[in-house]
Amino acid sequence: MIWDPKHECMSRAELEELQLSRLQETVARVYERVPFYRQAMDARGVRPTDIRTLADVRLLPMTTKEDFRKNYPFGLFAVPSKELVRIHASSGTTGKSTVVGYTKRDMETWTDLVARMVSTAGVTSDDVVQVVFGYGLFTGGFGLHYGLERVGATVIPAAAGKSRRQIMLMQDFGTTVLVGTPSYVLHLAEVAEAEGVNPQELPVRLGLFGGEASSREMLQEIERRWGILATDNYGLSEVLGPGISGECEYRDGQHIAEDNFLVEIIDPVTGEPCPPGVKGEVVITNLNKEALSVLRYRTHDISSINYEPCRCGRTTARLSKITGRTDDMLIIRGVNVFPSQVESVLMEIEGVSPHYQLVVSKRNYLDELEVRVEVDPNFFSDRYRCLEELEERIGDLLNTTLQLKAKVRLLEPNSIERSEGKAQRVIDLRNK
Ligand code: DLL
Repeated sequence: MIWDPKHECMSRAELEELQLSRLQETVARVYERVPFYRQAMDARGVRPTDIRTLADVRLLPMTTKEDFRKNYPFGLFAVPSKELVRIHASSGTTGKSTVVGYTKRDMETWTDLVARMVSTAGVTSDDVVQVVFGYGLFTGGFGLHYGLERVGATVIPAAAGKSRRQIMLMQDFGTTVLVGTPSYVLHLAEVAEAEGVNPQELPVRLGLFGGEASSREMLQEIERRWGILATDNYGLSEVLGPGISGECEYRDGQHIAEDNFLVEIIDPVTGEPCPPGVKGEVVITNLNKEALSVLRYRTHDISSINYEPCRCGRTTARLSKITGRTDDMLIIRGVNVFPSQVESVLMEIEGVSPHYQLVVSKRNYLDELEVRVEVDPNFFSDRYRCLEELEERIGDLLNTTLQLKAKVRLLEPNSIERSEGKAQRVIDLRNK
């Protein structure tokens, strides 16, 4: 079902007109209310009235995570804190976390955008939806929750964790949709199997995944294990949380809520715009928010944009699957590699499980990569020759497909710690 046909099926001319007027309002608003933006625009000699076309967005300053840190906690907000009805924050591995806030109107908008996104994925008022994202400062749990309620689905706010109980809830409440990170939902399949429950026999029919990068192959593995359809959904707290883009039933890119976000794809080094279809860094400007509107937020996420209307009837532009971030690219002896590329290779090999970690270290000033991957329990045996052969096969395939020389280490099933939220795939020991 198309939740908001007016905004999801607009002609490009109409949409761009709306985007421009919202961009002009947003820029005027932050210039007036947020000292950080006023200073950054003054430093570039740009006034709000200089924004006459959508392309003029390029005159505006960019915003980074560092700017959030420097203005911790509320320095980028455009309203007094009294007007906030919700605060979220990202955990932030280094330094202070990133704090974001919402007014009453922002909560309305967010709820509606998530309702739009879950409808795009195929959720209806007949569904029973188990949300296994963390509820708390992370935007995943609460973000999905209210939008799901708005479409009239029955929401089970199970939150992440207590995995055996999750399986019981699915059985007893008749869960039809799972919403969570791909790594955790994959883990739940293992937990079900260990309990003697075949995930394919549960009533779950659809999965909405997001919050972390995953390869297409990983989502396919989840589909196979659960016997469900998997859709990918993207968002980030600095801009909103979940609700920025999501896949429809054709799963040919994620529909962007373009009436709310102006998305640019830029070359991360030169800052020049990338043409449609060419991958670059996603940069997003808010068009319809009160408490916190970011101008040209550098997400570090890598994707490309497609402006062709989709077979589903929506005319909104689509983002290609986000398989990595500019800052999670590893450079191993000159070879650039994203964890998701290694994931794709591993998923093609029979005998290994989708649980893996990349350990980067330095020896004699040279970077070394060890790919640790668990052996599939059905394959695991003490026939060492067989395991050695498997290690060799994986090493060869990484070498031929990614030109990556890595040491492969097979691990026993269940030896890599399972995450309930975002999986940690890379352990970088180089500067320790
Ligand atoms: O992860 C918001 C979210 C929650 C989106 C639930 C979808 C579902 P943050 O914690 O701020 O917000 O993390 C944002 O996670 O910049 C990406 O690097 C990554 N990410 C989120 N969704 C996807 C996705 C939420 N579908 C950061 N594919 C982003 C790839 C994703 N990466």
